[in-house]
Amino acid sequence: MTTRLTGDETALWDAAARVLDANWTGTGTVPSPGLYPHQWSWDSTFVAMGLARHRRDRAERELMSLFRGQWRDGLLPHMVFNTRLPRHAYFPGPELWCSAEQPAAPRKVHTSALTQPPLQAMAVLRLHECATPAEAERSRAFLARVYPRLVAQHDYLARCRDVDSSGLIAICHPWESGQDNSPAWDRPLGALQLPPALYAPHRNTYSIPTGEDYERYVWLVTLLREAGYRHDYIREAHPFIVEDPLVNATYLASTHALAEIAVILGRDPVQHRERAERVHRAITDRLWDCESACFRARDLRDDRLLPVVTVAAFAPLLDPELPASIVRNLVDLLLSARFAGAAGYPVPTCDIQAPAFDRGGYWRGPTWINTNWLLWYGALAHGHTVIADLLYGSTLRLVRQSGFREYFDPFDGTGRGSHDYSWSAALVLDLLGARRAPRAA
Ligand code: 2M8
Repeated sequence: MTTRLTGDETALWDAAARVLDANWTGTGTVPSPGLYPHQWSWDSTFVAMGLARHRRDRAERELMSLFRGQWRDGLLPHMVFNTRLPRHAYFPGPELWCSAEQPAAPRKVHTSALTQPPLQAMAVLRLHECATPAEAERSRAFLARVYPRLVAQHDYLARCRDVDSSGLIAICHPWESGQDNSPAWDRPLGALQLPPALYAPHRNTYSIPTGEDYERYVWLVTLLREAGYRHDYIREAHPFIVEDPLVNATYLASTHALAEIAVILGRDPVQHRERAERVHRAITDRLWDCESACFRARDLRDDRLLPVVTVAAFAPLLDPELPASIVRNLVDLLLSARFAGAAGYPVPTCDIQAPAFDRGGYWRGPTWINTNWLLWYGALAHGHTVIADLLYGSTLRLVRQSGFREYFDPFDGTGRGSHDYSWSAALVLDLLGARRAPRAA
């Protein structure tokens, strides 16, 4: 059964669709044409979720364009470069990564050598769930085409990023978390011993990190590149290696999705189910802090939980088997004055009461549409409709008030960062579409 959108919602739908149309390059969608002119992995994947309800053909092309960048070892890079753009269009461009010199990297495209939260299997399954009966055959063919690539991606993560053999995957750079400048990374980044003279060009926007933060990011990439992006180097020597709750919660949700895709295709889902079971156990064993009753990231270099509580703490709601007592703790924390309770436009990216909280700082306080969407999705799965409705309503309020901005002030909803940002538009399509056709919510 479907319900109609209201006039206001139809206008919002059309505006969101226009943003995605404008940011479509012919093969994929850029996050924002000015600031981010290449293809990013989790951006494109959120875009595919929204396109699933608008232009399924483009959603498929979006994902295939992303997988063009997949390395032979299974790594799905966080960036696929458009080499037709001038060199100065975005820093760091292909010259920092030198992917062409890596035997495992694809020959025809330039990519980064990091990854991002692995949401792709979730998006592929959602695309299938949104198919109409007339699209069923085509949808199944797409599943069959993309399934081996998803399996390779997940095998890479399990083989190369399960650094402590716990079942969890580790990130080797803040960019891999997608939450670049999160205060959660302050401690491991602060512990880096930087060489005295480093070059990081000034980035001509006030809204993203510059200066020393950026030098640390670039230096971490340089270390990885000089080690040939070797897995044993990442495991044993690289100075930034962290298990993040958001990255692992998306990995778990996608592993469940992969098992479902396997069943639809008549393949054996057992390896995916077993992996999901390990990740489920490890998230609580390794990232749940009983004392503070919340999830925090673990630094594998000193095996300690990182101190700052961020929006990533709620991402394990994506685990369908998260124990009810933990779900209750998370809901209490979410509604407390540390997060939604004191923010007019939840959910802030950082605990409002933490010294590092910064209402305008990139990933250090503002509300982002993609993290709201992930929590909305998780809350729905646990039957927490009050939380899901809160997130649904406040997210739509943000874009109605300020447009499809990159991120928003959590207190007054002021838009910040780039305009016409793709995932803000795409996920609004998904939210509106889920109300209209609840079977794929
Ligand atoms: C931001 O990350 C890039 C580096 O990958 C940057 O700071 O230039 C983050 O918000 C990240 O999550 C996002 O995928 C990317 C593109 O929107 O921008």
